Amino acid sequence: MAKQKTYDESSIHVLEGLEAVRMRPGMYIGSTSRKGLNHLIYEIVDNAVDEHLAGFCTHIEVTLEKNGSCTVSDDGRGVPVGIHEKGIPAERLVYTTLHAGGKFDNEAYKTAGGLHGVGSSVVNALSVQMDVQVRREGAVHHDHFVRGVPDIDLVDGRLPVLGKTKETGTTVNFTPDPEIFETVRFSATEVKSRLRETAYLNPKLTIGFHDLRKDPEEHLVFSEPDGIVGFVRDLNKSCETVTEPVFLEGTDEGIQVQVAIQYCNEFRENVMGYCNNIYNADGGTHLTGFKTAFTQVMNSYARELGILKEKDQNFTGPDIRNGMTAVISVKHPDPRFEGQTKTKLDNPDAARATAKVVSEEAPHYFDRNLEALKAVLSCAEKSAKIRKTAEKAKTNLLAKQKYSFDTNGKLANCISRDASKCEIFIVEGDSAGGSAKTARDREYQAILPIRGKILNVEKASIDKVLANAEIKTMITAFGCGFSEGYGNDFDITKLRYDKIIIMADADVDGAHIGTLLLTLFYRYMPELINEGHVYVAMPPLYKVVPQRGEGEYLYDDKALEQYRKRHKNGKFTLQRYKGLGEMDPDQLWETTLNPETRMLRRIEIADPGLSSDITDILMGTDVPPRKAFIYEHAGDAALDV
Ligand code: 1YM
Repeated sequence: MAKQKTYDESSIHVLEGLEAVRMRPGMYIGSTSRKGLNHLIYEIVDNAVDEHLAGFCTHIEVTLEKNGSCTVSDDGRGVPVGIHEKGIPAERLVYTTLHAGGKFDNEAYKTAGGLHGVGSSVVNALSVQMDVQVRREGAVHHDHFVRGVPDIDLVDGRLPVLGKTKETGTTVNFTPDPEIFETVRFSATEVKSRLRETAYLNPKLTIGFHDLRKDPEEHLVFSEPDGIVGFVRDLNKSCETVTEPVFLEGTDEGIQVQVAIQYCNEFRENVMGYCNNIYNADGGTHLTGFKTAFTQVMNSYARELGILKEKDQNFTGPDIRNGMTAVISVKHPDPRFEGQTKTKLDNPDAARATAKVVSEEAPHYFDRNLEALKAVLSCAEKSAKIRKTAEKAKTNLLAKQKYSFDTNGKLANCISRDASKCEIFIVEGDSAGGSAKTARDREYQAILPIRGKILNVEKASIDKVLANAEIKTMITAFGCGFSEGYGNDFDITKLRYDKIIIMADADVDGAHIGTLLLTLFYRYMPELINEGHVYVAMPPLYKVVPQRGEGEYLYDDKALEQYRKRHKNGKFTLQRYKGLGEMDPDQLWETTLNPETRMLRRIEIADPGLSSDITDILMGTDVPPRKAFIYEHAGDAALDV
């Protein structure tokens, strides 16, 4: 009986824990958007990766099932099924209590369980159903949950057994809860990208992927025996490279450091940091250590070779990293993360370890590979030259900025100077701009009309970008400068508006203008997006007014189709908006400007490597990859709304 009592108490505790997750899902998985949804998969996969890191699992299989659920399977030891001291099978504790898996806590190289350190129980709480099968000790043990609560009976206190097996491993199937998530359709593109990344960081692991919703025949296998060297090679696959990938490795203060670097003929750097297999979007101490040491090593080579004369200043860090693609991966026994999203590594010893490994190992390599060394220094020289030109252009621009808050009279600014309340609408076309100026709330809403399509910054050099009138006007209006590869003058604290809202027609041209603007922000003012200041207005396509009752706005053809179905018998008038320019100021206010009634879509970066790749594919100079991407994703387009 005593056992029974413990079980009751712990199950009450369990429900409270799961309820907390369901009440505030964002706290546990970041968000309830598609990003949070995909995160469910990563949480489960991370447990299997932990099992790999512990030395017991070599293969993971991920399947997006036809019915919308996801299955993750591994060939590890299987989650323990023995009776825990609390009186229930350990597996059930793992899936029903927050922060179960205490055994992981002193495991040397835990993965920190994903972005927010949450695990299987969170995924369980946010799933309509979860099915767990554990192959262990000769049998297949079975458990099942509904919204986090077990719904099958234990047999003599143990998990029911489905049959015998010689294999070991864990298989988890779960269906995300539509009551929690804005969408319950996983993004195959994002999941694949994350799995590929996981394979790069774990050279001895293979990961299979199936998307049965689309093509049951297609089975992808991610496996990268070359590890992060393969990673940089692939990141650079569409660039003209000027060195082979360089691999540096070492251990210091118990921290294992791996670095892969390759240069290509492009004016930008791409340095990515990982700690215990987790991507650090905001970088951190490992990147600082790497950058400081590498800059120092290269500057002393430049002096040694006479590329920098006595009177010359050192190359700057960004000069040295011009054209660099690098992946820095550290394994830390006790990682600490800081920042709002906990994606910045904070341990000072990680900086020391990385710096030490780089300053010792880089000379070993470059002493023997002079061609590579010369290629790196030549990238730095080019950068320094352009930096000096850009600095001049920037000084001119900044000087102008001081005098022209009004941005050539194009900006209709708002009255308030309280940035936290102000919004700026970037409006396509002068006529829509005119209506918007009349319709807006002058106190808080500024309007900046732009004419036609802005320059595609992905295809233009920095001086062209800075010479472009529309772009200059935007930089001046936002007030926080811009950043590029040769120094960073961007200061988000100077931003004059809390929301930057792109307002373009709901047609192909409008979408193109939106994409061009997003490319500009993404490449030159990425903090605007990272900190959630960029939005796209969603003007409706139709207004329907029934003979009796309230009129309503419809945002796409699907909504119209549904409306038609619902109003088969009643008559209604249908108005189609061709463009923003056609709406009168009142309509524009109600549909697009009024914070009470409008719809905005916030832009967020789901996966940095992927976003950069896709921007390159969609906006860069190469046509064939763009075509291929469009063909592959044409089917997703309507669903991604
Ligand atoms: C498809 C998801 O979760 N695999 C998995 C999880 C565990 C183990 C093995 C495991 C860990 C340990 C010992 C240990 C987990 N165990 C626990 C806990 N795949 C998946 N594979 N034996 C097996 O850490 O000592 C939590 S996760 F807490 F029960 F040990």
